[in-house]
Amino acid sequence: MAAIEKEAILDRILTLELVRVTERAAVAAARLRGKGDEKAADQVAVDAMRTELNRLPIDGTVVIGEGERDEAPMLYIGEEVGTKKGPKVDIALDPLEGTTICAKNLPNSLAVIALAEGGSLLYAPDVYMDKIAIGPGYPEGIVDLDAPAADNLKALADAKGCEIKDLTACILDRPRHAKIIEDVRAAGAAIRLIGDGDVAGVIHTTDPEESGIDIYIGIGGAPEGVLAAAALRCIGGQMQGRLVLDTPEKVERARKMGIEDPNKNYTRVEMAKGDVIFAATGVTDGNMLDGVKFARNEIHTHTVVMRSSSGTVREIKARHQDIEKFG
Ligand code: VTB
Repeated sequence: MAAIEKEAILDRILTLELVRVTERAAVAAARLRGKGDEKAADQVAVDAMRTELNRLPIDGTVVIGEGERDEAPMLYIGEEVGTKKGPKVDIALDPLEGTTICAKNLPNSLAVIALAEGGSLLYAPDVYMDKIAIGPGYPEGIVDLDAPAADNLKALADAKGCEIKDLTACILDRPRHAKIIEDVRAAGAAIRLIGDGDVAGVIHTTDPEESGIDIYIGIGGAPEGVLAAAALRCIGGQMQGRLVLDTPEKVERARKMGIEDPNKNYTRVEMAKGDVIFAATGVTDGNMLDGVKFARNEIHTHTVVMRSSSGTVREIKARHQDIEKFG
């Protein structure tokens, strides 16, 4: 019992500590907004996030990161981070989610991180994931990854007490989604097509009044899926995801990572178990978060940080006067 209490207190402290990590990555990336150089923006965000992460009192392992050890020099999957003087935690991160939108200075690029008790985040290979998500407050199971779009939209409209035409689905603008887009339009719902950034796309379903988005549907990255599931663990909502393991090579890669059933439909809890903390700082302006502002002698950041055990969602608008520390 004492151990549980101790761990809970540590987690609580980490909630605010995590804000510095995404703030720093977001500021670094924001300096390269609109410059058309995705790689450079991503690299500075990675460097900044790693520096700050290594100051945290945790014994952390990156389980969702920048890639395999041989392809990513920093924040690779398996990299150990933190001071080691603290709890064992799993970390999922994306120092710059939406590199292309940052390079074009379009809405909703974020610096994102999720932290959970050791062994509780889905150790997913970097493949695609088929996803569906809706916000909190609806009966469990009203939408299903395997149901036709029209059925899901009808069920959601009924639960919301509106008509399908009053709903908006967020979908990544990709040729692979032509059929889903056609089906959603045929059912009568509106669509918000996004260029990138489906972590934000999923989170937007949790606040339709603010974001204008009721449901997220489609295929995006699996790492982004786990990050989004971690956010929904804290803020509420429903999500299902299935890894797209469409070649024997991918099935084998997943098997080596402990995934025995290649067709498994994961719920948000199966993707992110236990106590989870999630933080995101806006890089470019978005529906949920303002982007970084370089004001006169100050830098302004806007971060959301949330914790599953309490369900507390905090928004932190920070004014940083010590500009030097951001390099
Ligand atoms: C999405 C999007 C990400 O990857 O997950 C996407 O949200 C999926 O891959 O921002 P494709 O671009 O191949 O469709 C990202 O764009 C990040 O790379």
